[in-house]
Amino acid sequence: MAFFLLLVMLTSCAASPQDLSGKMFTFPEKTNTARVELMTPRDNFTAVTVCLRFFTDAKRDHPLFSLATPSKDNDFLIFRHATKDAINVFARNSYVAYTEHEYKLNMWHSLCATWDSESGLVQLWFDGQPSIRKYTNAGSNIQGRTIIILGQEQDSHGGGFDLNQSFVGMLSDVHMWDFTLPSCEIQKYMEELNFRPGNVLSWSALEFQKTGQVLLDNKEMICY
Ligand SMILES: *[C@@H]1O[C@H](CO)[C@@H](O)[C@H](O)[C@H]1NC(C)=O
Ligand SMILES: *[C@@H]1O[C@H](CO)[C@@H](O)[C@H](O)[C@H]1NC(C)=O
Ligand SMILES: [Ca+2]
Repeated sequence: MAFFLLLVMLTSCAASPQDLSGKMFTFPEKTNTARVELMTPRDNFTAVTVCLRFFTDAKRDHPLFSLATPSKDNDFLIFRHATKDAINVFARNSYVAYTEHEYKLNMWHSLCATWDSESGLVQLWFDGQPSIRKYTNAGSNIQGRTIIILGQEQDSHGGGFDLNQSFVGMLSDVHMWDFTLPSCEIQKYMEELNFRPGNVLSWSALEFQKTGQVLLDNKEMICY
């Protein structure tokens, strides 16, 4: 009986991929619980590209994308460091800070970040503009069971959330690739043209699990 119940629980939790095209997640309040976990069976990356769009009014620190493995809580993390007016991109717990971007509140931004384990270089794209490439960490893969979370910043594998580092606002169009996406493809993503969807996470076939106060609904449309 217990085994049967467990089976039922497991099957009801197993999310099947959903097409979220035209939709967004809204994180409406500052909490240390509300989050969306994005599922992937992949657990070994020599390179990463993550793209997403976000809208926030948070003047404090907040995460945009948090990927942890058992050995590194910031194995791939995109984090707004408000007091330094920076966007920090972490790979394998090391980070580079980008301060040359205008991080305006209350509007949509498009962001992509790439990292390659061979060169150790990170690059950030923000609203269509590429940054210079900076060195973080080379020579090892992002490896081990991957937990990817939107809305909270992991300080342990799947936990260690801090309400002062929660995301409040909207997130959309999240994609992840296991290679550094060529500039032309990133440019297409930025301009909302057709691009090659993520081969690790794709917004048009996303497996995810929502916890707490998070809404999934249509992104507002531009009216003509
Ligand atoms: C991860 O991939 C690398 C090749 O990039 C391979 O050498 C290594 O054995 C893999 N690790 C695991 C745990 O599969
Ligand atoms: C969050 O920030 C507020 C205001 O700065 C502070 O009073 C509170 O102690 C912080 N909470 C935690 C859990 O760090
Ligand atoms: Ca962390």
